[in-house]
Amino acid sequence: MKAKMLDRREIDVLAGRLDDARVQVLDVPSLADDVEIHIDDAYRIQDELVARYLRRGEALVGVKLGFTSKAKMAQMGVSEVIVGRLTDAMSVDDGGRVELHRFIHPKIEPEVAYRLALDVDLDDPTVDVESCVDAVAPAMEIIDSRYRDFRFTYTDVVADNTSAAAYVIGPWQPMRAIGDLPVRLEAGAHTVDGSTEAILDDPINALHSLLEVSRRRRIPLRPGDVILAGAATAAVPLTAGLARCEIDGLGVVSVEVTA
Ligand code: 0L1
Ligand code: MG
Repeated sequence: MKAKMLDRREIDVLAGRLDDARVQVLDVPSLADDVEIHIDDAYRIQDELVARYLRRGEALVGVKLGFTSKAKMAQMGVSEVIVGRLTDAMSVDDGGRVELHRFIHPKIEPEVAYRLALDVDLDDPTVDVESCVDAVAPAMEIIDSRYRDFRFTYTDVVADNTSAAAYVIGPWQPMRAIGDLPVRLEAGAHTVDGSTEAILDDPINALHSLLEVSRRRRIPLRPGDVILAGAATAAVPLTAGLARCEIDGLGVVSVEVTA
């Protein structure tokens, strides 16, 4: 069945539900329990949700990709990555501290981050997105779905700004090829090993996928923006203690998680 397109008021109501969940640190049921949402409307809800963050004083600092592993795409029955927005309020310093009470049921995952040095002209069909990037770094993302028990549909998670909650970036290095580098995430009692290859076979492919989605959804890619390319392993629950990610040959990033 084809989803009916939502009107402005319906978009506002659904974005408000997700915004309240984030502010109150209280989960909500899947939006899909009430209404069938078209993917175009899911991005419109995300736009309105992020506009609410900005009206409260947050500033956009970048974007993130989700569903960048074959396993996750297969699980969700999709073949396209999803894109969410990062704000300054989500940034945590490398070696700094983050408090668990900010989140509903957070998980953490190891990522590769890129930094844009130049504006990416979404209307230029010949634009070379790789040449717009000047730096790469190890990173960790804290995801915190606003949906009860992390139970969501593809359109739910897009509407919920792809579960974006916080992120930490390690030391930037000049842009270089990443390909297949071993990754280890240690977070509380969890240790997970993986590879950067899990990110679309090579994290560089995340830049090309991002460009496609950004063109279609009119998501600006501006100088200075951070790009979280996707998870190199499955996410693990975030618990108190040290969370540390090492990407061989790229570096280490860590954060102290407090109750
Ligand atoms: O990879 C990610 O950043 C997660 C995207 C959203 C799906 C989830 O919350 O598991
Ligand atoms: Mg992620």
